[in-house]
Amino acid sequence: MTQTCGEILVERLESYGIEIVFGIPGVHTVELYRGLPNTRLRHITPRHEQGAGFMADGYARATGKPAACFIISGPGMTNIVTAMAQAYSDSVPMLVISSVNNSHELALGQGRLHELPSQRQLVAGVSVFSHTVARPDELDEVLARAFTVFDSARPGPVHIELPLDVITATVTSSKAQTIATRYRPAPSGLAITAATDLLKHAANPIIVLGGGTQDAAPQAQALLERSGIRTVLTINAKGVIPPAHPLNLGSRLPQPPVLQAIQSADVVLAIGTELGETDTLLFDDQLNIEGQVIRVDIDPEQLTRNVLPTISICADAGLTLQALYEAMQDCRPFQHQSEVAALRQASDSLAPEAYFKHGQFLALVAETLPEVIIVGDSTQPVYGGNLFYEAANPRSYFNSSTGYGTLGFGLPAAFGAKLALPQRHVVSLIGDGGLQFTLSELATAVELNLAVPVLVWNNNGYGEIKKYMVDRDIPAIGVDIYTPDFVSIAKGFGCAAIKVSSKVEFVEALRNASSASVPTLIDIPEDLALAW
Ligand SMILES: Cc1ncc(C[n+]2csc(CCOP(=O)(O)OP(=O)(O)O)c2C)c(N)n1
Ligand SMILES: [Mg+2]
Repeated sequence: MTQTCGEILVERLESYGIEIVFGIPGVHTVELYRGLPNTRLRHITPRHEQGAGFMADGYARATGKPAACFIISGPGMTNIVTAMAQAYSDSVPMLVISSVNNSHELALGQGRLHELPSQRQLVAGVSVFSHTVARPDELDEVLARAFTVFDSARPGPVHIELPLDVITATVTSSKAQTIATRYRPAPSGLAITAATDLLKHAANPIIVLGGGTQDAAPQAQALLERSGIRTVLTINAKGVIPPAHPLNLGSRLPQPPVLQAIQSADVVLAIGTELGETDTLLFDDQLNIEGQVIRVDIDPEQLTRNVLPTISICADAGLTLQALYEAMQDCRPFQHQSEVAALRQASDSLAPEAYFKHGQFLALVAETLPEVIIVGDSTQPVYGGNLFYEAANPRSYFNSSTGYGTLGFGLPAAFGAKLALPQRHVVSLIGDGGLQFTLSELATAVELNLAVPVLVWNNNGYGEIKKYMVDRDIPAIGVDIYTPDFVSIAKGFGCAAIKVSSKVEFVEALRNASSASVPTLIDIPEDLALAW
Protein backbone atom coordinates (compact mmCIF):
# COMPACT_ATOMS: atom_id res chain seq x y z
CA MET A 1 0.00 0.00 0.00
CA THR A 2 1.22 3.51 -0.70
CA GLN A 3 0.51 6.70 1.25
CA THR A 4 1.65 10.28 0.93
CA CYS A 5 4.30 11.52 3.33
CA GLY A 6 1.62 13.81 4.82
CA GLU A 7 -0.62 10.84 5.57
CA ILE A 8 2.23 8.97 7.22
CA LEU A 9 3.09 11.99 9.33
CA VAL A 10 -0.35 12.25 10.96
CA GLU A 11 -0.35 8.53 11.73
CA ARG A 12 3.01 8.90 13.43
CA LEU A 13 1.79 11.87 15.48
CA GLU A 14 -1.10 9.76 16.70
CA SER A 15 1.23 6.93 17.71
CA TYR A 16 3.33 9.37 19.73
CA GLY A 17 0.22 10.38 21.68
CA ILE A 18 -0.52 13.76 20.10
CA GLU A 19 -4.19 14.51 20.70
CA ILE A 20 -4.74 17.96 19.22
CA VAL A 21 -3.49 19.80 16.15
CA PHE A 22 -3.97 23.56 15.88
CA GLY A 23 -3.83 24.80 12.31
CA ILE A 24 -5.11 27.10 9.60
CA PRO A 25 -4.84 25.11 6.36
CA GLY A 26 -3.39 26.64 3.21
CA VAL A 27 -2.57 25.32 -0.23
CA HIS A 28 0.87 24.34 1.05
CA THR A 29 -0.39 22.22 3.97
CA VAL A 30 -3.52 20.53 2.62
CA GLU A 31 -1.63 17.27 2.14
CA LEU A 32 -1.31 17.07 5.95
CA TYR A 33 -5.11 16.91 6.13
CA ARG A 34 -5.68 13.99 3.72
CA GLY A 35 -5.02 11.35 6.37
CA LEU A 36 -6.45 13.18 9.39
CA PRO A 37 -9.87 11.44 9.39
CA ASN A 38 -8.08 8.08 9.69
CA THR A 39 -6.60 9.14 13.05
CA ARG A 40 -7.96 10.17 16.44
CA LEU A 41 -6.24 13.57 16.13
CA ARG A 42 -8.56 16.48 16.83
CA HIS A 43 -8.07 19.46 14.54
CA ILE A 44 -8.79 22.93 15.93
CA THR A 45 -8.83 25.97 13.66
CA PRO A 46 -7.72 29.17 15.40
CA ARG A 47 -8.20 32.55 13.74
CA HIS A 48 -4.50 33.45 13.57
CA GLU A 49 -1.32 31.36 13.77
CA GLN A 50 -0.22 33.24 16.88
CA GLY A 51 -3.45 31.93 18.43
CA ALA A 52 -2.49 28.40 17.32
CA GLY A 53 0.87 28.69 19.06
CA PHE A 54 -0.55 30.20 22.25
CA MET A 55 -3.28 27.53 22.41
CA ALA A 56 -0.67 24.78 21.99
CA ASP A 57 1.34 26.50 24.74
CA GLY A 58 -1.62 26.63 27.15
CA TYR A 59 -2.41 22.98 26.40
CA ALA A 60 1.19 22.01 27.20
CA ARG A 61 1.53 24.12 30.36
CA ALA A 62 -1.67 22.60 31.74
CA THR A 63 -0.68 18.99 30.97
CA GLY A 64 3.08 18.82 30.41
CA LYS A 65 2.37 17.24 26.99
CA PRO A 66 2.98 18.79 23.56
CA ALA A 67 0.27 19.58 21.03
CA ALA A 68 1.04 19.98 17.33
CA CYS A 69 0.52 22.97 15.05
CA PHE A 70 0.12 22.69 11.26
CA ILE A 71 1.39 25.94 9.79
CA ILE A 72 1.68 27.16 6.22
CA SER A 73 5.03 28.31 4.87
CA GLY A 74 5.85 32.02 5.00
CA PRO A 75 3.17 34.17 6.68
CA GLY A 76 1.89 31.30 8.84
CA MET A 77 5.37 30.78 10.19
CA THR A 78 6.11 34.46 10.76
CA ASN A 79 2.79 34.66 12.63
CA ILE A 80 3.60 31.81 14.99
CA VAL A 81 7.17 32.90 15.79
CA THR A 82 6.10 35.07 18.76
CA ALA A 83 4.24 32.17 20.35
CA MET A 84 7.21 29.87 19.75
CA ALA A 85 9.50 32.42 21.40
CA GLN A 86 7.25 32.56 24.48
CA ALA A 87 7.26 28.74 24.67
CA TYR A 88 11.02 28.60 24.07
CA SER A 89 11.82 30.98 26.91
CA ASP A 90 9.52 29.16 29.35
CA SER A 91 10.62 25.62 28.30
CA VAL A 92 7.20 24.59 27.00
CA PRO A 93 7.02 21.64 24.56
CA MET A 94 5.35 22.31 21.18
CA LEU A 95 5.60 20.54 17.82
CA VAL A 96 5.37 22.93 14.88
CA ILE A 97 4.98 21.18 11.54
CA SER A 98 5.14 23.47 8.54
CA SER A 99 5.38 23.30 4.82
CA VAL A 100 8.03 25.10 2.79
CA ASN A 101 8.33 25.63 -0.95
CA ASN A 102 9.46 22.79 -3.26
CA SER A 103 13.00 21.52 -2.59
CA HIS A 104 14.26 22.64 -6.00
CA GLU A 105 12.87 26.18 -5.48
CA LEU A 106 14.41 26.89 -2.05
CA ALA A 107 16.70 29.91 -1.71
CA LEU A 108 16.27 31.00 -5.33
CA GLY A 109 14.26 34.10 -4.48
CA GLN A 110 11.91 33.62 -7.41
CA GLY A 111 8.98 35.21 -5.61
CA ARG A 112 7.11 31.95 -5.11
CA LEU A 113 3.90 32.05 -3.07
CA HIS A 114 4.69 32.28 0.69
CA GLU A 115 8.43 32.28 0.02
CA LEU A 116 10.86 33.46 2.72
CA PRO A 117 14.59 33.83 2.02
CA SER A 118 15.29 31.13 4.61
CA GLN A 119 12.34 29.98 6.66
CA ARG A 120 14.33 27.50 8.70
CA GLN A 121 16.92 30.08 9.63
CA LEU A 122 14.18 32.45 10.77
CA VAL A 123 12.54 29.86 13.01
CA ALA A 124 15.63 28.00 14.25
CA GLY A 125 16.40 30.72 16.80
CA VAL A 126 13.19 29.99 18.72
CA SER A 127 13.31 26.20 18.36
CA VAL A 128 15.16 23.49 20.25
CA PHE A 129 15.86 22.27 16.75
CA SER A 130 14.49 23.00 13.32
CA HIS A 131 14.78 20.43 10.56
CA THR A 132 13.94 20.42 6.87
CA VAL A 133 12.86 16.94 5.80
CA ALA A 134 14.75 16.25 2.59
CA ARG A 135 13.24 12.81 1.93
CA PRO A 136 10.17 11.02 3.35
CA ASP A 137 12.34 8.30 4.87
CA GLU A 138 13.87 10.86 7.27
CA LEU A 139 10.54 11.35 8.98
CA ASP A 140 10.73 8.58 11.60
CA GLU A 141 14.17 9.60 12.76
CA VAL A 142 13.37 13.28 13.07
CA LEU A 143 10.09 12.62 14.91
CA ALA A 144 11.87 10.30 17.32
CA ARG A 145 14.37 13.11 17.95
CA ALA A 146 11.55 15.59 18.65
CA PHE A 147 9.76 13.36 21.16
CA THR A 148 13.02 12.42 22.86
CA VAL A 149 13.67 16.14 23.39
CA PHE A 150 10.17 16.60 24.84
CA ASP A 151 10.60 13.70 27.25
CA SER A 152 14.27 13.59 28.15
CA ALA A 153 15.65 17.12 27.84
CA ARG A 154 14.65 20.70 28.59
CA PRO A 155 11.51 20.98 26.46
CA GLY A 156 10.70 23.71 23.98
CA PRO A 157 9.28 24.14 20.49
CA VAL A 158 10.54 21.81 17.76
CA HIS A 159 10.06 22.86 14.14
CA ILE A 160 9.87 20.29 11.34
CA GLU A 161 9.30 21.63 7.84
CA LEU A 162 8.37 19.59 4.79
CA PRO A 163 8.95 20.90 1.27
CA LEU A 164 5.86 20.64 -0.91
CA ASP A 165 7.37 17.86 -3.01
CA VAL A 166 8.18 15.87 0.15
CA ILE A 167 4.71 16.23 1.77
CA THR A 168 3.05 15.06 -1.44
CA ALA A 169 5.54 12.28 -2.26
CA THR A 170 4.02 8.81 -2.26
CA VAL A 171 5.84 6.19 -0.28
CA THR A 172 5.26 2.58 0.60
CA SER A 173 3.50 2.34 3.94
CA SER A 174 5.64 1.04 6.76
CA LYS A 175 5.18 0.30 10.41
CA ALA A 176 5.86 3.32 12.62
CA GLN A 177 9.31 3.31 14.12
CA THR A 178 8.67 5.03 17.43
CA ILE A 179 10.69 4.83 20.61
CA ALA A 180 8.49 3.04 23.12
CA THR A 181 10.28 3.88 26.34
CA ARG A 182 12.35 6.90 27.17
CA TYR A 183 14.01 7.48 30.55
CA ARG A 184 15.10 10.76 32.05
CA PRO A 185 18.71 11.30 33.22
CA ALA A 186 19.38 10.59 36.90
CA PRO A 187 22.02 12.42 38.97
CA SER A 188 25.36 10.75 39.66
CA GLY A 189 25.95 9.32 43.12
CA LEU A 190 29.04 11.50 43.51
CA ALA A 191 27.03 14.65 42.86
CA ILE A 192 24.37 13.66 45.39
CA THR A 193 27.02 12.93 48.06
CA ALA A 194 28.68 16.30 47.48
CA ALA A 195 25.36 18.17 47.56
CA THR A 196 24.14 16.35 50.68
CA ASP A 197 27.44 17.09 52.46
CA LEU A 198 26.96 20.79 51.83
CA LEU A 199 23.32 20.73 52.94
CA LYS A 200 23.94 18.68 56.08
CA HIS A 201 26.72 20.97 57.26
CA ALA A 202 24.95 24.20 56.38
CA ALA A 203 23.90 26.65 59.07
CA ASN A 204 21.11 28.47 57.21
CA PRO A 205 20.32 26.85 53.86
CA ILE A 206 17.42 27.71 51.55
CA ILE A 207 15.81 25.97 48.57
CA VAL A 208 14.59 27.69 45.38
CA LEU A 209 12.28 25.61 43.19
CA GLY A 210 11.69 26.63 39.56
CA GLY A 211 9.33 25.64 36.74
CA GLY A 212 11.47 22.55 36.08
CA THR A 213 10.02 21.00 39.28
CA GLN A 214 6.38 21.23 38.17
CA ASP A 215 6.10 17.48 37.78
CA ALA A 216 8.11 16.69 40.90
CA ALA A 217 5.77 17.98 43.63
CA PRO A 218 5.71 14.78 45.74
CA GLN A 219 9.53 14.49 45.65
CA ALA A 220 9.95 18.20 46.50
CA GLN A 221 7.56 17.97 49.43
CA ALA A 222 9.26 14.84 50.75
CA LEU A 223 12.67 16.55 50.71
CA LEU A 224 11.26 19.63 52.45
CA GLU A 225 9.70 17.60 55.18
CA ARG A 226 12.79 15.50 55.79
CA SER A 227 15.23 18.41 55.69
CA GLY A 228 13.08 21.13 57.29
CA ILE A 229 14.60 23.72 54.91
CA ARG A 230 12.70 26.91 53.99
CA THR A 231 11.71 27.03 50.35
CA VAL A 232 10.91 29.70 47.75
CA LEU A 233 8.96 29.01 44.55
CA THR A 234 9.40 30.88 41.27
CA ILE A 235 6.23 31.92 39.43
CA ASN A 236 6.31 28.81 37.25
CA ALA A 237 6.74 26.59 40.33
CA LYS A 238 3.64 27.85 42.10
CA GLY A 239 1.66 24.94 43.53
CA VAL A 240 4.63 22.55 43.78
CA ILE A 241 4.44 22.99 47.57
CA PRO A 242 0.97 23.52 49.10
CA PRO A 243 0.31 27.18 50.06
CA ALA A 244 -0.16 26.46 53.76
CA HIS A 245 2.96 24.31 54.12
CA PRO A 246 4.95 25.77 57.06
CA LEU A 247 8.22 25.75 55.08
CA ASN A 248 6.77 27.47 52.01
CA LEU A 249 7.78 31.10 51.50
CA GLY A 250 5.63 31.28 48.35
CA SER A 251 6.86 33.38 45.44
CA ARG A 252 8.04 36.32 47.53
CA LEU A 253 11.59 36.10 46.15
CA PRO A 254 12.11 39.81 45.39
CA GLN A 255 10.55 41.00 48.66
CA PRO A 256 13.48 42.38 50.72
CA PRO A 257 13.21 40.02 53.73
CA VAL A 258 13.12 36.89 51.54
CA LEU A 259 15.74 38.25 49.13
CA GLN A 260 18.00 38.93 52.11
CA ALA A 261 17.45 35.35 53.34
CA ILE A 262 18.55 33.98 49.97
CA GLN A 263 21.52 36.29 49.57
CA SER A 264 22.85 35.58 53.05
CA ALA A 265 22.12 31.82 53.13
CA ASP A 266 25.30 29.75 53.38
CA VAL A 267 23.90 27.11 50.99
CA VAL A 268 21.32 27.69 48.26
CA LEU A 269 19.82 24.68 46.47
CA ALA A 270 18.25 25.92 43.20
CA ILE A 271 16.39 23.33 41.13
CA GLY A 272 14.94 23.72 37.63
CA THR A 273 15.28 27.49 37.41
CA GLU A 274 17.22 29.82 35.15
CA LEU A 275 17.26 32.45 37.93
CA GLY A 276 16.54 34.96 35.18
CA GLU A 277 15.07 38.37 35.86
CA THR A 278 11.50 37.29 35.15
CA ASP A 279 11.94 34.46 37.69
CA THR A 280 13.58 36.50 40.42
CA LEU A 281 11.60 39.67 39.51
CA LEU A 282 14.77 41.62 40.24
CA PHE A 283 14.70 43.84 37.18
CA ASP A 284 16.95 46.58 38.52
CA ASP A 285 19.04 44.41 40.83
CA GLN A 286 21.32 41.38 40.76
CA LEU A 287 20.83 38.24 42.79
CA ASN A 288 24.10 38.30 44.77
CA ILE A 289 24.33 35.02 46.64
CA GLU A 290 27.08 35.01 49.27
CA GLY A 291 26.93 31.28 50.04
CA GLN A 292 27.59 28.11 48.09
CA VAL A 293 25.13 27.27 45.37
CA ILE A 294 23.97 23.84 44.26
CA ARG A 295 22.19 24.00 40.92
CA VAL A 296 20.16 21.20 39.37
CA ASP A 297 18.92 21.38 35.80
CA ILE A 298 18.23 18.98 32.97
CA ASP A 299 19.95 21.40 30.57
CA PRO A 300 23.70 21.85 31.16
CA GLU A 301 23.60 25.37 29.72
CA GLN A 302 21.06 26.47 32.31
CA LEU A 303 23.34 25.37 35.17
CA THR A 304 25.59 28.40 34.84
CA ARG A 305 23.16 31.10 33.69
CA ASN A 306 22.92 34.16 35.96
CA VAL A 307 24.43 32.52 39.06
CA LEU A 308 27.54 30.33 39.03
CA PRO A 309 27.16 27.13 41.05
CA THR A 310 29.56 25.50 43.50
CA ILE A 311 28.08 22.14 42.53
CA SER A 312 26.19 21.62 39.29
CA ILE A 313 24.01 18.58 38.71
CA CYS A 314 22.75 17.94 35.21
CA ALA A 315 19.76 15.71 35.75
CA ASP A 316 16.00 15.44 36.02
CA ALA A 317 14.53 17.50 38.87
CA GLY A 318 12.28 14.76 40.27
CA LEU A 319 14.99 12.08 40.23
CA THR A 320 17.44 14.47 41.90
CA LEU A 321 14.96 15.51 44.59
CA GLN A 322 14.29 11.83 45.25
CA ALA A 323 18.01 11.04 45.49
CA LEU A 324 18.60 13.99 47.82
CA TYR A 325 15.68 12.84 49.97
CA GLU A 326 17.19 9.38 50.28
CA ALA A 327 20.68 10.73 51.02
CA MET A 328 19.33 13.09 53.72
CA GLN A 329 17.87 10.13 55.61
CA ASP A 330 19.95 10.60 58.75
CA CYS A 331 20.07 14.40 58.69
CA ARG A 332 19.07 16.49 61.68
CA PRO A 333 16.19 18.52 60.24
CA PHE A 334 16.43 22.28 60.24
CA GLN A 335 13.66 24.03 62.12
CA HIS A 336 12.75 26.86 59.77
CA GLN A 337 9.01 26.92 60.41
CA SER A 338 8.81 29.96 62.68
CA GLU A 339 11.30 31.88 60.57
CA VAL A 340 9.17 31.19 57.47
CA ALA A 341 6.09 32.62 59.17
CA ALA A 342 8.04 35.74 60.17
CA LEU A 343 9.53 36.21 56.69
CA ARG A 344 6.12 35.87 55.06
CA GLN A 345 4.63 38.45 57.37
CA ALA A 346 7.53 40.89 57.01
CA SER A 347 7.36 40.58 53.19
CA ASP A 348 3.63 41.16 53.04
CA SER A 349 3.77 44.22 55.28
CA LEU A 350 6.23 45.81 52.81
CA ALA A 351 4.19 45.10 49.67
CA PRO A 352 2.66 47.95 47.66
CA GLU A 353 -1.03 47.93 48.55
CA ALA A 354 -2.21 47.46 44.97
CA TYR A 355 -0.10 44.30 44.56
CA PHE A 356 -1.48 42.86 47.73
CA LYS A 357 -5.01 43.60 46.52
CA HIS A 358 -4.27 41.89 43.21
CA GLY A 359 -3.25 38.79 45.16
CA GLN A 360 -6.55 38.98 47.05
CA PHE A 361 -8.48 39.39 43.79
CA LEU A 362 -6.93 36.17 42.49
CA ALA A 363 -7.61 34.44 45.80
CA LEU A 364 -11.28 35.40 45.34
CA VAL A 365 -11.26 33.77 41.89
CA ALA A 366 -9.76 30.60 43.37
CA GLU A 367 -12.24 30.57 46.23
CA THR A 368 -15.15 30.84 43.78
CA LEU A 369 -13.81 28.23 41.34
CA PRO A 370 -12.06 25.38 43.18
CA GLU A 371 -8.87 23.98 41.62
CA VAL A 372 -8.95 26.76 39.04
CA ILE A 373 -6.21 27.18 36.43
CA ILE A 374 -5.48 30.90 36.09
CA VAL A 375 -3.96 31.73 32.70
CA GLY A 376 -2.68 35.28 32.65
CA ASP A 377 -1.35 37.82 30.21
CA SER A 378 0.93 40.71 31.21
CA THR A 379 -1.41 42.93 33.21
CA GLN A 380 -1.64 44.52 36.67
CA PRO A 381 -3.28 41.73 38.72
CA VAL A 382 -0.89 39.22 37.14
CA TYR A 383 2.10 41.13 38.55
CA GLY A 384 0.57 41.21 42.05
CA GLY A 385 -0.50 37.59 41.66
CA ASN A 386 3.04 36.61 40.69
CA LEU A 387 4.12 37.71 44.16
CA PHE A 388 1.16 36.96 46.38
CA TYR A 389 -1.20 34.44 44.78
CA GLU A 390 -0.60 30.91 46.04
CA ALA A 391 -1.80 28.15 43.73
CA ALA A 392 -3.07 24.93 45.28
CA ASN A 393 -1.61 22.68 42.55
CA PRO A 394 1.25 22.78 40.04
CA ARG A 395 0.46 23.72 36.42
CA SER A 396 -2.43 25.90 37.54
CA TYR A 397 -0.97 29.42 37.43
CA PHE A 398 0.97 30.63 34.42
CA ASN A 399 1.18 33.75 32.31
CA SER A 400 3.22 35.58 29.72
CA SER A 401 4.87 38.04 32.10
CA THR A 402 7.56 35.39 32.58
CA GLY A 403 10.20 34.73 29.93
CA TYR A 404 9.51 36.41 26.60
CA GLY A 405 6.76 38.62 28.05
CA THR A 406 4.48 39.01 25.06
CA LEU A 407 0.99 40.48 25.14
CA GLY A 408 -1.96 38.52 23.73
CA PHE A 409 -1.02 35.14 25.25
CA GLY A 410 -3.58 35.03 28.06
CA LEU A 411 -6.70 34.54 25.93
CA PRO A 412 -5.72 31.72 23.52
CA ALA A 413 -3.51 29.98 26.10
CA ALA A 414 -6.54 29.72 28.42
CA PHE A 415 -8.53 28.17 25.57
CA GLY A 416 -5.71 25.66 25.00
CA ALA A 417 -5.69 24.74 28.70
CA LYS A 418 -9.48 24.30 28.73
CA LEU A 419 -9.32 22.07 25.63
CA ALA A 420 -6.75 19.93 27.44
CA LEU A 421 -8.64 19.73 30.73
CA PRO A 422 -12.34 20.37 30.06
CA GLN A 423 -13.37 19.25 33.56
CA ARG A 424 -11.20 21.88 35.27
CA HIS A 425 -12.12 25.53 35.78
CA VAL A 426 -9.89 27.61 33.52
CA VAL A 427 -9.90 31.41 33.67
CA SER A 428 -8.23 33.90 31.35
CA LEU A 429 -6.93 37.08 33.02
CA ILE A 430 -5.94 39.77 30.56
CA GLY A 431 -5.67 43.56 30.30
CA ASP A 432 -7.68 45.74 27.93
CA GLY A 433 -4.48 46.26 25.92
CA GLY A 434 -3.36 42.62 25.77
CA LEU A 435 -6.86 41.45 24.84
CA GLN A 436 -6.80 43.46 21.61
CA PHE A 437 -3.79 41.49 20.36
CA THR A 438 -5.63 38.15 20.01
CA LEU A 439 -9.30 39.10 20.45
CA SER A 440 -10.30 37.15 17.34
CA GLU A 441 -9.73 33.85 19.15
CA LEU A 442 -13.04 34.45 20.96
CA ALA A 443 -14.62 33.11 17.76
CA THR A 444 -12.62 29.87 18.07
CA ALA A 445 -13.72 29.44 21.68
CA VAL A 446 -17.39 30.09 20.86
CA GLU A 447 -17.18 27.50 18.08
CA LEU A 448 -15.72 25.02 20.59
CA ASN A 449 -18.22 25.88 23.38
CA LEU A 450 -15.45 26.59 25.86
CA ALA A 451 -16.81 27.74 29.24
CA VAL A 452 -13.90 30.04 29.99
CA PRO A 453 -14.48 33.22 31.99
CA VAL A 454 -12.38 35.96 30.36
CA LEU A 455 -11.53 38.48 33.06
CA VAL A 456 -10.61 41.78 31.42
CA TRP A 457 -8.72 44.06 33.79
CA ASN A 458 -9.80 47.35 32.27
CA ASN A 459 -7.84 50.54 32.91
CA ASN A 460 -8.36 51.98 29.41
CA GLY A 461 -4.80 51.70 28.24
CA TYR A 462 -1.30 50.36 28.63
CA GLY A 463 -1.30 50.94 32.40
CA GLU A 464 2.06 49.37 33.18
CA ILE A 465 3.93 51.34 30.55
CA LYS A 466 2.16 54.57 31.46
CA LYS A 467 3.31 54.12 35.06
CA TYR A 468 6.84 53.40 33.86
CA MET A 469 6.93 56.57 31.74
CA VAL A 470 5.48 58.77 34.47
CA ASP A 471 7.96 57.40 37.04
CA ARG A 472 10.82 58.39 34.73
CA ASP A 473 9.47 61.83 33.80
CA ILE A 474 8.83 60.71 30.23
CA PRO A 475 5.68 62.14 28.62
CA ALA A 476 2.98 59.44 28.61
CA ILE A 477 2.70 59.17 24.82
CA GLY A 478 1.01 56.21 23.13
CA VAL A 479 -0.38 54.63 26.26
CA ASP A 480 -3.86 56.16 26.65
CA ILE A 481 -5.55 54.24 23.88
CA TYR A 482 -9.16 54.22 22.73
CA THR A 483 -11.02 51.48 24.54
CA PRO A 484 -13.74 49.73 22.55
CA ASP A 485 -16.95 48.43 24.12
CA PHE A 486 -15.75 44.94 24.97
CA VAL A 487 -19.17 43.76 26.11
CA SER A 488 -20.76 44.53 22.71
CA ILE A 489 -17.79 43.08 20.86
CA ALA A 490 -17.87 39.86 22.85
CA LYS A 491 -21.63 39.52 22.29
CA GLY A 492 -21.02 40.04 18.57
CA PHE A 493 -18.65 37.08 18.66
CA GLY A 494 -21.36 34.99 20.32
CA CYS A 495 -19.90 35.12 23.83
CA ALA A 496 -21.81 35.99 26.97
CA ALA A 497 -20.58 39.29 28.39
CA ILE A 498 -21.10 41.55 31.37
CA LYS A 499 -19.49 44.64 32.89
CA VAL A 500 -19.39 44.26 36.66
CA SER A 501 -19.30 47.00 39.25
CA SER A 502 -19.33 45.19 42.58
CA LYS A 503 -17.65 42.21 44.17
CA VAL A 504 -20.98 40.41 44.55
CA GLU A 505 -21.76 40.94 40.87
CA PHE A 506 -18.30 39.72 39.92
CA VAL A 507 -18.52 36.51 41.95
CA GLU A 508 -21.96 35.77 40.51
CA ALA A 509 -20.74 36.42 36.96
CA LEU A 510 -17.74 34.16 37.53
CA ARG A 511 -19.94 31.33 38.81
CA ASN A 512 -22.34 31.62 35.89
CA ALA A 513 -19.48 31.82 33.41
CA SER A 514 -17.94 28.59 34.58
CA SER A 515 -21.04 26.62 33.63
CA ALA A 516 -21.96 28.49 30.43
CA SER A 517 -21.74 26.92 26.97
CA VAL A 518 -19.59 29.73 25.54
CA PRO A 519 -16.86 32.00 26.94
CA THR A 520 -18.06 34.88 29.11
CA LEU A 521 -16.21 38.16 28.92
CA ILE A 522 -16.27 39.89 32.30
CA ASP A 523 -15.24 43.54 31.98
CA ILE A 524 -13.73 44.64 35.29
CA PRO A 525 -13.12 48.40 35.70
CA GLU A 526 -9.79 48.64 37.56
CA ASP A 527 -10.74 51.55 39.83
CA LEU A 528 -13.83 49.70 41.08
CA ALA A 529 -12.05 46.37 41.57
CA LEU A 530 -9.27 47.96 43.62
CA ALA A 531 -11.90 49.28 46.04
CA TRP A 532 -13.61 45.88 46.55
C1 LIG B 1 3.86 42.23 21.99
C2 LIG B 1 4.11 43.24 23.03
N1 LIG B 1 4.07 44.57 22.72
C3 LIG B 1 4.31 45.49 23.68
C4 LIG B 1 4.60 45.13 24.97
C5 LIG B 1 4.94 46.18 26.02
N2 LIG B 1 3.95 46.18 27.11
C6 LIG B 1 4.14 45.52 28.26
S1 LIG B 1 2.90 45.69 29.34
C7 LIG B 1 2.05 46.69 28.30
C8 LIG B 1 0.73 47.26 28.70
C9 LIG B 1 -0.37 46.29 28.49
O1 LIG B 1 -1.60 46.90 28.71
P1 LIG B 1 -2.78 46.06 29.30
O2 LIG B 1 -2.83 44.73 28.67
O3 LIG B 1 -4.02 46.87 29.23
O4 LIG B 1 -2.32 45.83 30.81
P2 LIG B 1 -2.23 46.93 32.01
O5 LIG B 1 -0.78 47.17 32.27
O6 LIG B 1 -2.96 48.16 31.57
O7 LIG B 1 -2.90 46.24 33.15
C10 LIG B 1 2.77 46.89 27.10
C11 LIG B 1 2.31 47.73 25.98
C12 LIG B 1 4.67 43.74 25.23
N3 LIG B 1 4.98 43.26 26.43
N4 LIG B 1 4.39 42.84 24.27
MG1 LIG C 1 -4.76 48.22 30.51
